[in-house]
Amino acid sequence: MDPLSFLSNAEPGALDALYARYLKDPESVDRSWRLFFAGFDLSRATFGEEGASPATLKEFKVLDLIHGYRTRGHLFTQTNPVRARRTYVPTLALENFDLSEADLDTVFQAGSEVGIGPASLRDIVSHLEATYCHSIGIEYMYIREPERQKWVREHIELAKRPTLDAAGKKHVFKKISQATLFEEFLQKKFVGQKRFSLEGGESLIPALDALIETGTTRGVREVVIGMAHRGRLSTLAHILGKPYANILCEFEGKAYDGDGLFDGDVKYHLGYSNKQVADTGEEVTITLAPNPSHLEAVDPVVEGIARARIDAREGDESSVLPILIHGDAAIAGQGVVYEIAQMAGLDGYRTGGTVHLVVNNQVGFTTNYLDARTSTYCTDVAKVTQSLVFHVNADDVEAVVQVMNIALDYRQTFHRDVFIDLLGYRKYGHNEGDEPKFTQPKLYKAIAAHPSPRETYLQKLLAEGTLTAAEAEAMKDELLAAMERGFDDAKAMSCSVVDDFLQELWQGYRPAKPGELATSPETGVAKKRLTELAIRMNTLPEDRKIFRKVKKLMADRLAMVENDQLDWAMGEKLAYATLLDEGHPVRISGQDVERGTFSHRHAVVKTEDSEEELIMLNQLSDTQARLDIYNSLLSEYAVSGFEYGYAFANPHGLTIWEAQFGDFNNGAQIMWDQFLSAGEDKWRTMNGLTLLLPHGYEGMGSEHSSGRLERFLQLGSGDNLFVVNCTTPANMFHVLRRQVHRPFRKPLVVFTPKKLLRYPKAVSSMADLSQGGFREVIDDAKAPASAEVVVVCSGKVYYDLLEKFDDRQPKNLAVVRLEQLHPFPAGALGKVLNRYTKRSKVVWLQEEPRNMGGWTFVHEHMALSGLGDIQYVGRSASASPASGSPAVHHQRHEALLQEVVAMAKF
Ligand SMILES: Cc1ncc(C[n+]2csc(CCOP(=O)(O)OP(=O)(O)O)c2C)c(N)n1
Ligand SMILES: [Mg+2]
Repeated sequence: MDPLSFLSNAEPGALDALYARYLKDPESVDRSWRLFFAGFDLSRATFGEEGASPATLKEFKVLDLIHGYRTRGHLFTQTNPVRARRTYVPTLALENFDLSEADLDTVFQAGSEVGIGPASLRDIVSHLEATYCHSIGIEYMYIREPERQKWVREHIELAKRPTLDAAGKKHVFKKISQATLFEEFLQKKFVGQKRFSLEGGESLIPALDALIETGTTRGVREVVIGMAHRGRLSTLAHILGKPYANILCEFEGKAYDGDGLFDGDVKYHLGYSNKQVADTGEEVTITLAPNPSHLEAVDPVVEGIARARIDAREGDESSVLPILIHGDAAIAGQGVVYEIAQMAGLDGYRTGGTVHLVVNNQVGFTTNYLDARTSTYCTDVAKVTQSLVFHVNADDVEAVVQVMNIALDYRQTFHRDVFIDLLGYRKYGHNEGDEPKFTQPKLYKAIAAHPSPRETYLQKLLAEGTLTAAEAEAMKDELLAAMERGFDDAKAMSCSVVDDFLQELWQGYRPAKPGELATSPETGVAKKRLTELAIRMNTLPEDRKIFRKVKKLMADRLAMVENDQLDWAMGEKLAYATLLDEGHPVRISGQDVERGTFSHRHAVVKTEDSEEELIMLNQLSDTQARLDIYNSLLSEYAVSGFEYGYAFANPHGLTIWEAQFGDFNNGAQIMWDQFLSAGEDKWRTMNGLTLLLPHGYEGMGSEHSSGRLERFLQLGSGDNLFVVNCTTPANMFHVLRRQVHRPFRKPLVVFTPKKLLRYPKAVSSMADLSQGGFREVIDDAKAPASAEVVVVCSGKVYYDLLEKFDDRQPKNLAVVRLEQLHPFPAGALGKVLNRYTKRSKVVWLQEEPRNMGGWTFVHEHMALSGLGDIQYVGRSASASPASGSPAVHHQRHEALLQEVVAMAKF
């Protein structure tokens, strides 16, 4: 009897009593017992008082055994090439199913269940062992959709697995040979240099090759890959077709081509895109995303790139294939993997199923897998989304290829994620200078004596006569000769080439020229068109039932057009409307962005009765581009990474990630540090991602006040990104438009207000939007040139200060707004300051604590640009960004404003 069955624990006397109670009144027993007894009655009615015949009962036991293999077979596979697996109980031994050796020759109908027809128990077990317990382990029984579960069963049980013909086997042997020989070649030529050898996991190369080759027969035209260090160079060479010479030149460590300012990155981080012709003759564009050392950080970026390409192909998920290659330690330990798993089925983020490949070498640096996770498998995150999982012995190259073909077929059929755990080992230490015997002495003794997967496969092919030793030798010579030629070419090259990534999509764009960021382009839009768009985006259809408050909001906005007083939402939404009207698609995602956290945006309006979604920004004209706006899952790291990826593959459009409150952006810190700020400098890539970070001190406590301006300013260097803090709807309008009205792309970080969303004075006119462009610095139009004190500030503290002036204009003081902080607009600010010829004091006013906000940055840049000294007015330095007490907030805020008021003469 199944030892886990609840019946095995039941006391027979108690059962009888329960049954008697059930017979009297079925409702008197628990529902589960009622169902059980109903089944019992049915069986007695069907099979008589004696129950089913022993033969029939045995059939059930065999079915139970089959079920056991399906659900638990993966625990007893031979998938580990170098060590024994952990033991799991109960096993699949016959006695655990109330069967025995004596039953082995009995023929059971249950054989039909696994596609072999009535068969002896011996044959059924042998079929089940071959299916579930050899080189391939399969986890799929938790999939709740019967259709998907049936598909998997049919593809693995019913002898329908794809097999290789002789030519196919030779091709696989060539790919594994390339992988093996390349590592040996590098080891010989560049002794001790870091390359993160793939040895022990060389099957990755035939695996990727099979995935892509088969993919092209199933409609795949673009492949987007994200991967870490392990095996990356081999993937670049043997999957993406990056010339050996270019890779080997990077080993030589030569300087990069260009102006010498470019920092570049280590060779196993660079991205690459290339068009390859598959054996089928189909062209396929393969892109490997550049990535930082931070493991798994590239995952959402790859998904974003893939989604942008799917959108560009009008939603055709079959034509674009995202592949993520993970390490076993990283996939188990990094939370961003969970975040992308949760994204996989969401409308705003789905990419038609990602193929996840784990190069599982059973170790992470020095850490044994037993210390690296609690879950049984490193891939267990897959179960969150009921994804199909394969575990495959990386030594069995044919099994690996077989699994890849099934995985691809599954992905193209269901557009769901699939995980392949490629179980191998790591021949050397973490890198080539590392000693693995310090930490895994026993394992590394076994590994030292273990033949390579190529050698194992070669012996198999020789034994079955698919290949002769001479053929194998000739192939080896040919492959090595190509590597030697690359080596010679690399020596002759004068510098390392950083090849453009996604170059086809970036045609027509160029990097910014020195000094080009000092001014902003004209981004105004003719008043007539602005008015038309403003009316359209705020006119709701008459025939829909819409919530009264929303109707009023839209009516108020129409009135703003009449009165020529546009509020924040109008400035922001008109930026989108005008860009869409000009053919630039706009994509916005983040938490609650459709309505807007502060209820200002209402980009998506729901009808009251049917909750139909109305996006008036998509009702502007027949020729407009599309606005895609999605409330995101509650993630910062993965969602911002996704949008960064989207912006990579969509330079023509405006891509925005908005934080709920700016304070939460640091959940995505790796994205800012490793991608947003440094991408261009490391990888020569451009990216126009725009961040909207609600920011401002309004007494809401330590996590609802600061978007951490200081952190983004610290990341600023040269022209790497824009950091702005706008105070007018017009400037918000222009800065968003500026993002796409330039021949280059730079990330833009916008600190957005809360209070100003409904602040009567934070309004702009149609003329402000139809003329000029973004203003880096806004002078105090009313201040006399004779002002002696010039207060420079940024953001909503400007209006807080004006409130303290009670509508009086100080005679001696000007308040200048620094709308752009980085790149520091030294020229524009200098010009404004120079208007105040009698100035004796320049003050920096901020609401953030002294160790935060713009202070240290502005202080330093005033000095660096020769603009003179500047004094500080603001909160004292503080560990926490803001007080949790509204009273303390108010007191501190008042104090800093009064410090300035005291300087003013009216
Ligand atoms: C987020 C992050 N933390 C730490 C590291 C340092 N690190 C580099 S490789 C490595 C081990 C990775 O193990 P695994 O994912 O199994 O890949 P393998 O090197 O075994 O192929 C660690 C911890 C890193 N690169 N990224
Ligand atoms: Mg590992």
